[in-house]
Amino acid sequence: MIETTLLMIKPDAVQRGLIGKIISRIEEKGLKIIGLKMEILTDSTIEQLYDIHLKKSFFPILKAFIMSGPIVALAIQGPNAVKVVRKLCGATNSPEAEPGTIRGDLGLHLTKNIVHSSDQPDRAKYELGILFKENELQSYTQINEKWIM
Ligand code: FUP
Repeated sequence: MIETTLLMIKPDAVQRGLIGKIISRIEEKGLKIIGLKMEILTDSTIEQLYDIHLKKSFFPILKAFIMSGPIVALAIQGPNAVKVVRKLCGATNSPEAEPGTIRGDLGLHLTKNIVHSSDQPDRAKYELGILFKENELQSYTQINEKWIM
């Protein structure tokens, strides 16, 4: 099933110069990038994105971190993209993430954990809707698709 999911490269990874490395992993896997932007998220965007965590004790720390600098948002498409991108990211808590995953290879922290990705197809739709307008997502065929899908 072809799905579209959100990957957000968090401010720690942007500051550490890891944007290219992370995007390369997505491209090398064979997934297609159909949307891409850099921005500093506002209060209200972060509250929408992390609505399920609003009441959690760690939310203020998480929000301050996400607002601390620009993020890069990617809309990523491919077979089972939601699950595949989650697997590429690795476990939420970076020290527990397996080597070979983005967090397992690049991170050591729970909050500063490099990336966010949607955990379910309906969440992906919701989160993409927060960060991208319809006309910011591109529909195109990649020349290498027939060798990948
Ligand atoms: P994930 O599904 O991987 O995005 O992880 P969660 O929904 O469990 O958590 C959302 C974000 O909150 C994670 F990126 C890490 C952060 N977090 C903390 O900073 N402190 C905590 O105690 C738990 C999560």
